[in-house]
Order: sequence, then C-alpha cells, then structure tokens
Amino acid sequence: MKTIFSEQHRLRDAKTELYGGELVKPFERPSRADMVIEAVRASELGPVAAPETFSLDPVLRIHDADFVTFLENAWVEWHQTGYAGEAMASVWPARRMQCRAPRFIEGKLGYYAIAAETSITEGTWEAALASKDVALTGAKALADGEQGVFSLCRPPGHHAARDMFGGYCFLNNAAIAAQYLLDNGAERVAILDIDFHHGNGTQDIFYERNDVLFCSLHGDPEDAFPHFLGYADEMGLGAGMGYNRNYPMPPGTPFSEWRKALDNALSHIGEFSPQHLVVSLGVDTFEHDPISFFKLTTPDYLTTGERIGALAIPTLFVMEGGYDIGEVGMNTVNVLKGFEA
Ligand code: OKP
Ligand code: ZN
Repeated sequence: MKTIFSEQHRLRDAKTELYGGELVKPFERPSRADMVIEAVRASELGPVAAPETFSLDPVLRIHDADFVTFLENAWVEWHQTGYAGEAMASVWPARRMQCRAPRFIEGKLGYYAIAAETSITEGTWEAALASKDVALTGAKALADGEQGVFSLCRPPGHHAARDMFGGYCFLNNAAIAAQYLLDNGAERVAILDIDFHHGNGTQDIFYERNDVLFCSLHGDPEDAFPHFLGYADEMGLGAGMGYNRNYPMPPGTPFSEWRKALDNALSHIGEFSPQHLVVSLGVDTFEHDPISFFKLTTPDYLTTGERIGALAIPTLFVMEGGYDIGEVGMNTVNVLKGFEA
C-alpha cells in the first residue's frame, strides 16, 4: 500500500493546549506523525510519496468560504492585536445570543470554534493545507484504481465541520477526500470513523445526504469529547435519514465489544455498496492512550484491518488521532497490514 506524507505537517506545532485547567504541551504534536512514518518505513508497507498540491476548490466543496478566510487570517489578526500567546477561543454565542461572526478576532474565534483546546498558531493554516493535499492525493490514487492508500494526514480533520474548527482539527480531510471521489465518478462513498472520538464534523457535513454513509464508533458523548454530538439516535435528516450511524460505547470498552460495533457498521457499509470507503483512522482507542478510555491492544488493530479488508472495497485510510507516542506507529501500521493480509 502506498503512503502519502508531507513534511509540512511540522508547521503545526502549537505550544499550548488548554487541558484540565492548565496550558500543556499539545497531545496532537509533530512527533505523532514522525512515529507513524517511521513505522511505515520499518514495516515495508510500500512506497512513501509526497502529495500533489491542490487548489482550494475541493476544500470549498466542503467548507464555507468565510470559514476558510477566517482560518487563513486568524493567526495574523490575533498577532496584530499584540497578544503574547497563541490564538484561542474564550467566548461563545451561547443560547439566545446572536449567532453571527463579529469583526474582532476574539469574537470570530468563538464563532468558528467548537472548543477551546485548539490554539491557532503561525504555520497552522499552511499545515492544514498540506494535510488536505495528503488526503486529496490519496483520493486521486483511489479514483485512479488503487485498492488501498494511506493518507498520513496531520493535523487531523474529523471534528472540523463546514464552518467550525476544534478538537485539533481545521479542515475535514476525510470529508474533502470523500467529496473528491464523488466529484470524480463515484456515486456512493462510505466513511467509517474508528477514531476514539465521535466525528462530529463529518457527520454534520453529510447529515442530510444519501450519497455518503457515515458510521462512527466512539466514546459515548455522555462521557467523552465532543460531548454534544454522537448519540445513537442521530440517524440522518431528510434525504440523509438512515445514512448516519453512531456506535457510542462506555468507558473501559474492550475489543470483544468494540468489534461487534465494527462488524455491525461494516455490514451496513456492505449493504450500501459504495464505490469507495474512506476510513477515518484514529488509534486513540488504544488501551494506553492518554486521553481516551477504550481498551484495544496492539494485535487488535491487525484484526480491525482484516475485517475492513474483507469488504474488498477500494479504501482510503485518512489519519486522525492516536496519542500514545510510543505505540501510535505500530498500531496504525497494524491496521494497514491487516487490511492487506
Ligand atoms: C481529536 B481526535 C479530554 C479533552 C479532549 C480534545 C480531544 C480531541 C481529539 N479531557 N480534548 O479525535 O483524536
Ligand atoms: Zn480522537
């Protein structure tokens, strides 16, 4: 399997994440991608290629133009105010307040953010652009007939919605890739999100559509980020009714339970008979992940890849989360190896 990877991911290197009332070094840090690419190379999975550069057109198929403009200018606008720290949201249009983007950067941050942990820094936009190029290059290879491709995206994307960033995400790489596949000949694309966290952005983007089936396995929003989306009764709306499936699971969930949800999702995907499958691949379901609460083990990722591969649908793996720096490489590569087995 070919891997698409850009060194530009390093441009996303925030110093701060708001966590537990402190500003800590972000869990979503450059060494994550370094560990994954190192494991890809060591495992002889296949060639590693740099991405092509795409225009903003495929981004604007998913994200609102005003949101894209905001992301592009946020750091400079924040910096120009004279603030010493990184740009972070601290105020929101809460219930019964006006939901519109104001002029000042402080207000715009709150308008476009889903959460406060994700600081915007110099280089963040450039890294997000490179990350979407990694996803699109993978999608293009899939459209050209590859059976499996790994887009080693960083920063991740599945929490980013049409007009929202947060949860370490800016542009929704998986959604942009799925839309690209539809715009290049596919009639139906399925997205399977196995990151520990609910893919609220992806769900929201495709919620009223029946050309994209979205299935997500994740920590129950009662207990886990993003808290305000991801319940099992969210099934889609209008034409999209029945094309959204959530599998929330409780703290401590072991692979024996998780795989039942996986098999259920995979059988729905099979019935949908998509031309392509996009997997939002997070390995923060790992037993030792520092911010998550499922109990998957390293060999479980091989089984997971095998189960996905058994569908025999051309598949694009898009990297999302996974924060145990020591094991993120092996766990990720195990999914890809399992898929190919
Ligand atoms: C991004 B991805 C935990 C707070 C969680 C944000 C997590 C973002 C995860 N107390 N903060 O889905 O891996
Ligand atoms: Zn996650």
